[in-house]
Amino acid sequence: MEDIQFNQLGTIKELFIYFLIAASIILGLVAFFTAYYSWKYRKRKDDEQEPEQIHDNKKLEFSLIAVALSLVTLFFVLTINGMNKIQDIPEDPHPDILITGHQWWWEAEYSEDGLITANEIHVPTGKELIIQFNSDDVIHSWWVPAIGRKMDLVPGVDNYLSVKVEKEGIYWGSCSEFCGAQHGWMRIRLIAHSPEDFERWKRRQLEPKQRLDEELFKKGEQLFSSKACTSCHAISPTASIPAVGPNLANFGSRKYFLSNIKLNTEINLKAWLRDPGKVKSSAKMPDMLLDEDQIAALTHYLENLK
Ligand code: HEC
Ligand SMILES: [Cu+2]
Repeated sequence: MEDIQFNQLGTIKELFIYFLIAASIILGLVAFFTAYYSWKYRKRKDDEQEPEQIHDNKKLEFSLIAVALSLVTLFFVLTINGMNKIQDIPEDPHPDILITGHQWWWEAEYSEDGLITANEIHVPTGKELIIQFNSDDVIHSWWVPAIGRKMDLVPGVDNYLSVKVEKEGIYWGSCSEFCGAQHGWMRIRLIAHSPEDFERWKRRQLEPKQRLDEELFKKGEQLFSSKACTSCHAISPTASIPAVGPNLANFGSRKYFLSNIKLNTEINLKAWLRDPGKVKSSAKMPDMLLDEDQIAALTHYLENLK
């Protein structure tokens, strides 16, 4: 694979500069001739002679059409060329990560070991990654401006994007295709680690979670099944179903939740469990009608899954 496809931003920027130059020249010419002819054909005093009136000039008209056509052709070719460069995905792509859009959160599955996580998306640096996109409901669009171009998530269609993140750090992005009430808050948090740290993170996520030998933890665990949370949330890090809501296997290890709009703190989680609609209006999680003791137990349980 050539490296060029990973330089999507460079390709897009180059194309933008060409368009900008051409558009500036045309704007300059139009502005100049508008001003010049307004002056030349300005209103005269009665005794002054009018400049010569021109009615048609086939040569000039045809050359203008030729210039316009060649510009359109040139930019058509440049655009197609740029599109090819940034969309050079192999015939039979083996995606490293599968990202699924949901109203209103992101799901990520790592194909190598089946690890599934939500909202906070971890990647290794220096590696050419192929990401596959799909949607569970409506069209969403992935965009993390600092690391590459946009890609739509369309139900029933697999789209691919190749990215290579050079620098470790945290990159923010958001959904860029209107997808309903909470579209504006469908934030992406991409965390790029060194390859070693990434492997460490993955191993940690896949480890069976330690069960605390505590009343409250056990009560939370038991409520998680008896309150039917399991009908929407998987609690094993490799379970893809049910994916109505985010996989909660490693919930306590995430810094943010609810597509990265809320810090993952005890207070915020309790508020969410008390009344989801109040924290994120229209959210697809119903009010589970929990009492304060149940909320405390579930919170303790989920925050200790890390
Ligand atoms: C009908 C399906 C459904 C049920 C039942 C349900 N949830 Fe949810 N839950 C969701 C959806 C959908 C979201 C994602 C909301 C969003 O971000 O827009 C969610 C989000 C969450 C989150 C935040 C996860 C994250 O990373 O953002 C937690 C924690 C959570 N639910 C806990 C629970 C608990 C505990 C129960 C049981 C008492 C429960 N849920 C029952 C659908 C459900
Ligand atoms: Cu969206």
